[in-house]
Amino acid sequence: MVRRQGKNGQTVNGNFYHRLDEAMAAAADKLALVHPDGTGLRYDALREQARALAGALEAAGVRSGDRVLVQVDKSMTCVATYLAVLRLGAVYVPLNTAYTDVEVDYFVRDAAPALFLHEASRELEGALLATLAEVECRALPLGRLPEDAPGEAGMDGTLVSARVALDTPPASLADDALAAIVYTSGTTGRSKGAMLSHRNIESNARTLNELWGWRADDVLLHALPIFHVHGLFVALHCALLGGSIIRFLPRFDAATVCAQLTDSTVLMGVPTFYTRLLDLPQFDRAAVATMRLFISGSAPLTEITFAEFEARTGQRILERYGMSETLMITSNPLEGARIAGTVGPALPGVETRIAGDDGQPLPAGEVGTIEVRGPNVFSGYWRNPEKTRAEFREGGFFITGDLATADDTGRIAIVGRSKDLVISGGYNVYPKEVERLLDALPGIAESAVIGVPHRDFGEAVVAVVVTASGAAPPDLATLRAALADQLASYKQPKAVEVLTELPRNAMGKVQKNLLRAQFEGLFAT
Ligand code: MLC
Ligand code: AMP
Repeated sequence: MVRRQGKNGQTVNGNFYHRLDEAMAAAADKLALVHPDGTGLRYDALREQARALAGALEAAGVRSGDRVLVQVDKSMTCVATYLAVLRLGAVYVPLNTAYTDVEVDYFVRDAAPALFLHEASRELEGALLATLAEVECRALPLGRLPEDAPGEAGMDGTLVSARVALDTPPASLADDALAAIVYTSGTTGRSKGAMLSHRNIESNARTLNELWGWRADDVLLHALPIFHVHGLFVALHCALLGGSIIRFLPRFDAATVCAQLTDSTVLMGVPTFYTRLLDLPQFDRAAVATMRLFISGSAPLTEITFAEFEARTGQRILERYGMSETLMITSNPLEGARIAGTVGPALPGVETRIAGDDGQPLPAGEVGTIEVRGPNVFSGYWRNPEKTRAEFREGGFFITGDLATADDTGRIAIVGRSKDLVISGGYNVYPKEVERLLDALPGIAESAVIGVPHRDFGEAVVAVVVTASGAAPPDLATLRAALADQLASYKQPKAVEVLTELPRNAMGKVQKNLLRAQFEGLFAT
């Protein structure tokens, strides 16, 4: 256990909530989370709600170290609940709202949470209900705070309706205590939970807050989902530590975001945000007049989008790079050159190296795998020591699976991935997970799932299938309908191609590079 010592030798609470609480207290009478109509929650109210929701969590049986699994729509109430979980010393486990019951069932079994928070409109049924009972996990609808959705406040039987102000201070924790488990899919087709500590999230939040010059008068336009590290940690933590106003949109809609840029100063998004904004004729210099920073990450930003954006707005997008397991790793600078096609050097306090398959660092300019070490790097995969061992080098470097070069100043340019992964609109899709389900469908002998270039999503998921003898070739709608109960819709193929056989190398491995080359023009417009 790492206990941090303060200046006078006293033990400092490693609970990141403590730091957020100080920042929120300093901004007490400012608006924190704001709806497009200007109403919302002030910082003092957000603090109070975090305290009251922590009381409700405790009353629901949640204790320090317990996992709280959360699959709810984006809302201010969800932000307050996240803070409440940290305050109590419990472990936040966010899930994509697109996951089906079958996918959620897996997370319930794996995380063994004490509580599952869901939308009140959702009827829990069948196998999921049985699994929750089996792992002794209580399920509760979240409900909504009055400042969030007045129409929905006051509903009985929700976490919100059970609020009770705790008179205890934030849980005292060592800084290596678990704060969150973020599930990321894996090349085996099974999701792994990345264990992130309070130290991981605090070090990254502080570094980014400083590096990106966060100011108290910043207004963050928040249109990302809050079940992934980009929207939950990177965006929210920078703004909360800065005591900034957060304009909180339920989802990304290009026209709404464009209108809301007026009087905002910072936007964080995936590249799809920027290509969709560029599709709007009203997106111009006047629309971004108050904006000081556009940040992009989670997927490669093309040099074309970077250049078009600069030509249209006069501003250069700041691209950074990270992962759920490591939070943010590199960033282009706030001051100085932001270079298209590069993700900048390692963040202060973070070490990166480009290594060969044997883990030996390569000379500048050579392509290798990005490896990373630092206070931002997770401690391992939840209940999966084997996978953890496989992805760390002995000296503590984590192997990202991203292929890149570094120049002699340490600036990194990502050139590909050694992991079999498709990134579509900032969401990761692991082909193995889709192939496993496709191969089990009647009429399909085998399949290979690939990512092909797509203007809107960057990459689109494509299924290449070989039909069983005598079976009719499947059409896309039938295939998607067959997968619908088991697979989130963003993971489902956007096209299906039928071949008589899959190309294989001498070892029998499917040559996906050939398939990608064959179908690269599928979505060319
Ligand atoms: C939605 N759909 C997608 C999709 N998003 N399909 C492929 N890829 C995506 N990313 C599908 C839905 O399944 C649905 O299909 C249809 O599109 C309409 O859904 P929608 O919800 O209305 O879509 P839209 O609002 O347009 O969403 C697109 C988007 C969204 C790009 C705004 O995907 C998004 O917010 N992405 C951000 C992801 C993110 O935060 N990543 C960070 C990961 S953290 P159907 O068939 O049902 O109609 C990370 C680390 C790091 O990577 O470095 O940050
Ligand atoms: P996730 O597992 O959802 O956290 O996704 C992490 C992956 O997103 C990384 O391993 C990269 O492959 C990719 N990624 C994140 N940021 C960038 C970026 N700026 N450029 C290219 N790829 C990125």
